[in-house]
Amino acid sequence: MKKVITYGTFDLFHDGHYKILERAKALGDYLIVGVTTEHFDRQRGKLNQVDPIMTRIENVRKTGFADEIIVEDHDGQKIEDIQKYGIDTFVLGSDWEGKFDYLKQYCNVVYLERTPNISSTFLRNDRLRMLRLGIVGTGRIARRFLAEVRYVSGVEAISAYNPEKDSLDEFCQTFSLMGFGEGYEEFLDSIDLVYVASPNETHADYVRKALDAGKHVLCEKPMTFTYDEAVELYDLANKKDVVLMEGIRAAYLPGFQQLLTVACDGTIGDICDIEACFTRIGDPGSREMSDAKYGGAFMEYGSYTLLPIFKIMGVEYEDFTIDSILGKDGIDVFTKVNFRYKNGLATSKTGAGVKSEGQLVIAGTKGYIIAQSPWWLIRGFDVRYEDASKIDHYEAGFVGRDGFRYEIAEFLTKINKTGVHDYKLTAAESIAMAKVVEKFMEIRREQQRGY
Ligand code: C2G
Repeated sequence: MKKVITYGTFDLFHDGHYKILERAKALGDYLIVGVTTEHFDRQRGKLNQVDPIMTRIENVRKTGFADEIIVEDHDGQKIEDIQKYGIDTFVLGSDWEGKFDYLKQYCNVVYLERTPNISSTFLRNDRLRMLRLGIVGTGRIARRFLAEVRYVSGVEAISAYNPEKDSLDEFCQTFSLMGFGEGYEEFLDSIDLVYVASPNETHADYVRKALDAGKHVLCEKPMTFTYDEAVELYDLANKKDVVLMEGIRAAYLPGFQQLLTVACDGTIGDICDIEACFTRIGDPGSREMSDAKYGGAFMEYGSYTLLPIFKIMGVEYEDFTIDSILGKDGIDVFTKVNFRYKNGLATSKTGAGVKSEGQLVIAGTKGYIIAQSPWWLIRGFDVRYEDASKIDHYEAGFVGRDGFRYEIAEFLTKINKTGVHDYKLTAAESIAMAKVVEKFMEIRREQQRGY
């Protein structure tokens, strides 16, 4: 008898799940399905699971393909199961291609093509259903984002849009997505929510059209270049009753929430100053290092440095000034923005092609918080005092390499209205950032004229 095993969360059961069980069963005579526990999913960094384990097991059982259902609750169990049950073939979807090759020493390992377009008719019709995601842009950031989508329950990447056909085709093949090289409206028809990761200058138009079509939108920063446009887009989202979120990843990381708590709970006394610095010496040909109109230090990294300032000091500053040093192509290689508040000061420092200490320092009347580079991917921070021997260290790690899954999970939480979560990055904060971007662009244009 040929025994096959496969594993999964099987949350919000859909036809992608059904089809993989069907094909797995066809590979042998006896199919064992391992269903993950909530605890194990949390441990492996899968966020946002909806259905309880009994429901998920019941959904697998109802397909009729599983001869036996087991529970997966720890790392290393796959090897144990393969030996325990005398498994011939281990099966998983192609989104895991390569990841379980280490099991080849125990049995056959087969990755079956994942179902690219889970049909909406199969999906449950209640409020919490599997949501279909589309991606605009197929560059570096879209790739990193997609690699994390599978770690968030309740959402499936379905399609991608990019007028540049070669990039689109390669991307869609890699991730088993439907590709749209034209017909943005058709692309929008295929999905419930969209992630906009196209070049900066195209963000606002894609966002506007998606909102108009009633889609939820997560947009890479900077979403717009002007205050008015940011206000208009958030108004439109309100009118259409959909979620609009700016993708400033740092805002959604668990460690950043902890830092805000410590900053605001009196541990360091009254806050007097914030200094947030983000610099990178990148590839000279990259957009951030060469695009004098829409790239440069502040456009690329300013959203990160403004984030802790607006979160902690608020958006009601009295005034701000901007100073930049321009490089040979007219991009800003270094930009400082200084804010004056009624009772405090704050500085944002960004560099492209300049290196400085990329730290976040929050100074208070009792002590200060210091988060070292890369604080925008925060995994811990210190609180230090006048007495230099006293240091309180806070650990607040996250799972995964670049934190996208926390942003995606927040996006879904908002869409499903399962929490009052707007506080992580509010529309008002995002709009306030657009105002600084607008002023920055005005000043840089002036500077470039005299250049
Ligand atoms: N799947 C698929 N097509 C989809 C979505 C999912 O073929 N459109 C497959 C996945 O590749 C996986 C199975 O369905 O093989 C279950 O998917 P999930 O419930 O998302 O579980 P997953 O997180 O992939 O867990 O130990 C657990 C396993 O490692 C896999």
